[in-house]
Amino acid sequence: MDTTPSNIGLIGLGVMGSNLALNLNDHGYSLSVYNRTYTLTEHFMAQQAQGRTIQAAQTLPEFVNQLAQPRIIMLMVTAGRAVDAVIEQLLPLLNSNDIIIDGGNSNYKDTTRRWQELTAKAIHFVGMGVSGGEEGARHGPSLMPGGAVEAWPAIRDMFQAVAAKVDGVPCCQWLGEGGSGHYVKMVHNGIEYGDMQLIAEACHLMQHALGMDFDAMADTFAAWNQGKLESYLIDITSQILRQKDVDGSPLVTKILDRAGQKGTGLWTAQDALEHAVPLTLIGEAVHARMLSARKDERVAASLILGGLEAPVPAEQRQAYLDAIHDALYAAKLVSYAQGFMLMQTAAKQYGWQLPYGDIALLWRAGCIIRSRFLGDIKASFEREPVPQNLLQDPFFVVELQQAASGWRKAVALAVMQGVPAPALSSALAFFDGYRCADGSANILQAQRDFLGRMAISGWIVILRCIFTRIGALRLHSAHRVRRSSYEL
Ligand code: NBP
Repeated sequence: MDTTPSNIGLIGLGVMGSNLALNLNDHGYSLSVYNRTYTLTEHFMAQQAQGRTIQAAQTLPEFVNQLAQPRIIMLMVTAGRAVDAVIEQLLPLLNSNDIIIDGGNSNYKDTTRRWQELTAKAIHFVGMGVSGGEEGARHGPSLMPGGAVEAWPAIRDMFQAVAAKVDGVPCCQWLGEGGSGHYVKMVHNGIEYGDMQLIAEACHLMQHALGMDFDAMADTFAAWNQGKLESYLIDITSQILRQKDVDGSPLVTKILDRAGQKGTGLWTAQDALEHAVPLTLIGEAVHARMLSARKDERVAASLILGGLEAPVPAEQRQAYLDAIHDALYAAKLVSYAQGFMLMQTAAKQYGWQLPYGDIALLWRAGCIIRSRFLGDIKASFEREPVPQNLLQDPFFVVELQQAASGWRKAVALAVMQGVPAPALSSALAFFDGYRCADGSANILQAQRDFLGRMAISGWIVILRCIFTRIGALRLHSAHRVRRSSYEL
């Protein structure tokens, strides 16, 4: 039996853990693996790990003893209590300067707490966002590490080796202290929600407002993938639309229009509300999934309230298709600008120095939102001075101005035909609000002031009643004055 200390230990041999273990080993790193349920470890060792420099451990003490020191231990277990449970079991077995990396989809607030607790115990804790699913874990994920910077020199080469690469540049860079890695991963997931929703809305418009069949839609997405919209999601949408069921009908028509969610989009939207950042597009993407879940209610409502209008005449189709292309592109620009706005705001609050240009590069490969224009975002953050918001960057300004007329046309089409397009239209509303020097909030503020004055005057009447001892009847009418003033 090989007793050479392993370079890294991995806990959790589920979908992500087993694939990441193989990826690490492909790059020359020896591993020890541990899984709570040992039969899974046995299965992994007998199948995928055959003939590799991977050792199995049945217990955590055995696992920890197999590792080279200072130890590097990666957790790929379900986010939440499981992470705390594993850390608790590991702690008595570790020495100062050992490293624990949580590669799950942990909430950044949990990561910050764990980083603080473990720093106090001289353990270097890293929260690392891992994107790209099973395929990414196996052949090159996008990795977003943050936490104890002392750990970075020890883990950098290993994780940059296994990460996805673009022109030799690894999609793995240090992001900062505390929960910054998981924060960036959370925003990444939120942006993914937004991108997917925008594409779904474009499909819906093509199908219902333009009356296109699925092959024509697939051709359109394939063509769009050759231009500014080039991205993994546009590419797979083209492939999805072309797929046929065994009876020859488009496969998408057999899929229920009800989308689930694992929660990171919701976290992003909640976090934006907490940080007072108008992250409208991702918020709408989360709402759209929630509305999609009410399938039975929607079916009933369509019978009561009526459905969609008839598609526009075929001869208008191409002009509208061009408009939908521009709307999709412009709304995507807004979505990324909002995502970076959120990261910039959070970074200020938490004292992080997030490398924004590098973040754009981290997402160029190995993850679902990989796309051509992330290179343009990197270029924007390299400009001097860095614009206070991507929407004020010269590249964004030109692109948005060019797309604006088509964007409006596509949103107007959605409105007139009754096709829901909450992400495309909320992005446009945000854009118009953002570039509006004289907004409507003066009216809101005036209303607030008016209500406040009325409330104060109501209280003055009450106090007068009390001090002048006017009696119960008048006091009662003063109360009514106060209540009615609020109702204004
Ligand atoms: P799986 O569901 O495939 O595996 C979960 C692992 O967690 C198993 O090894 C399980 O052990 C272990 N575990 C649990 Br559950 N509770 C435990 C506990 N109390 N103590 C020790 N181990 C425990 O998950 P996965 O898809 O590999 O995801 C792992 C992490 O990566 C999650 O945080 C996930 O959100 C994240 N992630 C997943 C993807 C993806 O596409 N799947 C992508 C990116 C990130 P057992 O075998 O004994 O139950």
